[in-house]
Parts: sequence; C-alpha cells; structure tokens
Amino acid sequence: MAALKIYSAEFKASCGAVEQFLKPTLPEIAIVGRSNVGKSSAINCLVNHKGLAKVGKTPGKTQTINFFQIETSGPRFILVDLPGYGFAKVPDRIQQLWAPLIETFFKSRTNLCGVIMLVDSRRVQDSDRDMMAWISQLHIPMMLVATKADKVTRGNRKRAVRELQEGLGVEDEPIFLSAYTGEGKHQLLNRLRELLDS
Ligand SMILES: Nc1nc2c(ncn2[C@@H]2O[C@H](COP(=O)(O)OP(=O)(O)O)[C@@H](O)[C@H]2O)c(=O)[nH]1
Ligand SMILES: [Mg+2]
Repeated sequence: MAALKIYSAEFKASCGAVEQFLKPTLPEIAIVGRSNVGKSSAINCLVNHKGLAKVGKTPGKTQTINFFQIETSGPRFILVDLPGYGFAKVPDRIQQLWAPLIETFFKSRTNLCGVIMLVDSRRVQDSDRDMMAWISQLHIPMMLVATKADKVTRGNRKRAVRELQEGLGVEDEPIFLSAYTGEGKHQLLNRLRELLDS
C-alpha cells in the first residue's frame, strides 16, 4: 500500500469543555504524551506545517483539546491534540481539570479510530506508564512513538527499545521519530493509514 500523503492541515477548534467538541463526523486520531515530549513538533513534522502547533510553549493556565482537519491522499481525518500530562509546573487545579476532560473525550468519541502515544525515546516516566495502561483498557488501537530519536544513537537503539518496553510494561515495538531529521515519519504515516483503513 502506498504511504499516506498529507496535503494540508487546518485548525478547526480549541476546546476546554465537552460541549465545544466537533461533531464526530470524520474519523479521528488522538495524539497524547507528556508535556515537552515533542508532541507539537511531531504534529508539525507529520503535516509539513511548521507553525501549526506551537513548539516549546510552556503549558499555561488553560489546557485545551485542539482539533485539526487533515486532507490526505487517503481518507480525510481529524487529528486531535490532547493536552500534555505530567508537567510539574502546572498547578494541581489544572491537573484536576485535565483528567475529566480527557476521560470524557475518550469515552464520547465514537469516531475515534486510533491513538498515537508519544514517549521520550530516552526515558519513560511513571505518568507515561499510567497513561499507557489507561489507554490500553479502552481497547482503542494505539501506536507507540518514541520521540527525539536523534538523541539515541543507532548503537543504543536495542537497549532503548528494551527500556521503553520494560518501563511501560508493553511488548509494542515503538516507532522512533525525530521531528528534526524526519526519521520515522514515513513509518508513522504508513501506520496511520492502517489505523484509518481498519
Ligand atoms: N532533539 C530533538 N528535540 C525535539 C524534537 N522534537 C521536539 N524537540 C524539542 O523538545 C521541546 C518540546 O517540544 P514540543 O514540540 O513543544 O513538545 P510538547 O510540549 O510535547 O508539545 C522543544 O524544545 C523542541 O525543540 C526532536 O525530534 N528532537
Ligand atoms: Mg505542545
């Protein structure tokens, strides 16, 4: 099967409450990860659009779910950028708002066909493990992506894979992605096509 080509990405909505979510008409792929894991960079890299998601932006007072409509050589879909978790500087008050919003999202999106879970290729944290376990019990197809792959040399890859799998308690083979070099992008797009086609 030919790799999915992304033609354009358009920002649709930024939502802090369930009432604001888009009508679930198109297939959706959600992307999750710890704050600073490289989520915005990964989105921009995937859709070839440098300024679409703000890179290096400190998580602020508001944490919203952002919807982007993606035009491709295959199915049109919605990419959903979920707020990052596990950022120490975010006040508890916001962390407390985060969980219900995310939970409502996952439980109400009948059109959700996959989740892209990002972890730093160099280290897994407890919050990653918790998130992964939580997503697993929802039985939504998930792909594991190890970000900042340019920071792990080829010689250290096997060990990095083992550490990620052990740290997360899974056997999934992660896709190593670098938003800087583009490594892994093609593989990710192939996997995305499988999720959208299934
Ligand atoms: N070396 C390296 N750094 C990255 C990569 N992707 C993102 N970063 C850096 O990691 C930091 C957080 O990136 P960002 O995309 O804003 O992360 P987010 O908080 O998960 O959205 C920024 O300083 C980025 O420049 C990557 O592929 N390689
Ligand atoms: Mg971000």
